[in-house]
Amino acid sequence: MEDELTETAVQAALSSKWIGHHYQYLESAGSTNDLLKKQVAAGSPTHPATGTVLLTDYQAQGRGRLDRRWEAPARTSLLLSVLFRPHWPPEHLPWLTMLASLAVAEAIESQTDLPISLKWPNDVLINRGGIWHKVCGILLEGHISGEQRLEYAVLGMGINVNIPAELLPVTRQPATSLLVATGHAVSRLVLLAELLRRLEHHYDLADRGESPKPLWEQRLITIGKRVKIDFVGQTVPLLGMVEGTGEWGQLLVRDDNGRLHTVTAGDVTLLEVAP
Ligand code: BT5
Repeated sequence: MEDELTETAVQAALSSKWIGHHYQYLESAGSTNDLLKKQVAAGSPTHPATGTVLLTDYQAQGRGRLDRRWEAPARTSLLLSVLFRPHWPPEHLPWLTMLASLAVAEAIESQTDLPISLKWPNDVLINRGGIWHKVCGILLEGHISGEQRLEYAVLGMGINVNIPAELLPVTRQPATSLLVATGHAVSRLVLLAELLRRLEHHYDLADRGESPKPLWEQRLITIGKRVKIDFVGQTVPLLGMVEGTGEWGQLLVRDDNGRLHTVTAGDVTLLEVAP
C-alpha cells in the first residue's frame, strides 16, 4: 500500500484547490501545532501561506487541550496542522472545529464502512460493541489581536489510522484506530487527500457564511443526553440535559433547577439515565 506522506507523494495525490498546496513533511517533530504557530510568528501576513499543511510521522510532544498528551506510535497516524486566516469575527472561530470534525468524519466514511459520530466539542468517535471509542482529536488554536481581530487559526488533527491494538494509548475515553475497527490497514495517503479536499469544501462554504452547524449537529451524540460537564479549575461539575447547540457550537445544557447554561468549553461525560 502506498503510504508515504512525503511532499512528492502528497502533491501527486492531492485534489484540493488550495489547502495543502504548501505542504511540509517532517519525519518527526515536537508538536505540529507549536511548530506551525512558530512559523507564523516568525513569518509575514502572507507567509506561511494560508492553507499550509504541516504533517509529521511522529510527535514527541503531541498535545491535546490543556496541554494533555496526544500519543501515537511513529508512522501509524495522520498528525497534521493546517493554517487558516479567516476574516471572521473571533466568536465564529468554533466553526473551524465543527467543519474539521465533519471533514474527518466524511473522509473516514469514504475509506471504510464505519459510521462516524462526534462528541462535543472535539472528539471523533466510533461505536464498538456499544462503547464509544475515540479515533481522532482536534485541537484548534486561534490568535486574536489586540483589536479583537482573528489573525490566524491553527487547526491540529490527530487521526488513529493504522495503530495496532497493542499500541493504542490507554485512555479514560477508550481509543481505537481504523485498523482495529475495520480489521484492515487504511491508506494514510488516500485518507489525507480526502480529508484535505473535504476540509476545503466545508471551509469554503463557511467562508461564504453557510453554517456547518446542521450537518455537525446531526452527528453529535451529546444532544438529548444527560451529561456531566467538568470545567478547568472548578471542582463542581454541571449536571443536566443537553437541549441543543448554539450557532457557534456552544452546548446548551438545562440543569436540574431548570436553568439553561450556554457552555463554550469543558469535558463532557455522558451519564446513564436510570431506567
Ligand atoms: C484532543 O484533545 O483530542 C486534541 C488532540 C489533537 C492532536 C493533534 S495531532 C496534530 C496536532 N499537533 C498537536 O500537538 N496536537 C494536534 P483532548 O480532547 O484534550 O484529548 C486529549 C486526551 O485524549 C488525552 O488526555 C488522552 O486521554 C486521549 N488521547 C491521547 N492520545 C490519544 C489517541 N491517539 N487516541 C485517542 N485518545 C488519545
